[in-house]
Amino acid sequence: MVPNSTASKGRSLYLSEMANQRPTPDRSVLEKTHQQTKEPELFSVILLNDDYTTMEFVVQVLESVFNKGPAEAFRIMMQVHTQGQGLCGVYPWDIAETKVATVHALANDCGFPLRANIEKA
Ligand code: TYC
Repeated sequence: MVPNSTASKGRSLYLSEMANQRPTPDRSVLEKTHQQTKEPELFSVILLNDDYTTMEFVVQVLESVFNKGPAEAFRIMMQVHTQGQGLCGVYPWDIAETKVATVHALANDCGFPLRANIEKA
């Protein structure tokens, strides 16, 4: 190979980069000295009012999807009906997303336009 050819320059660059990446003996293995725990981020599921979904259907959704008792489900439904929106629950992202998808699927199946949103809690 001709010294200083493009290929040999490329290889020496590669080797010097490899050398840079080699761990230094005194800092190569750092063990964690304490456990870190992080609380999951939480998201609110908000139910929205509309003029067509029946009150009975909304109460059923609140009971079946959000595990509310009958009195609490009725209270939330009336809150949404009179204020335009209401809080159904606070969950980690994946659960909030699944609840909203379930509400939309149930409403769709029954021909209601009921919608729910997710907001950062
Ligand atoms: N406003 C609806 C009605 O009068 C009832 C309703 C309540 C709809 C809550 C949606 O999220 C809702 N039939």
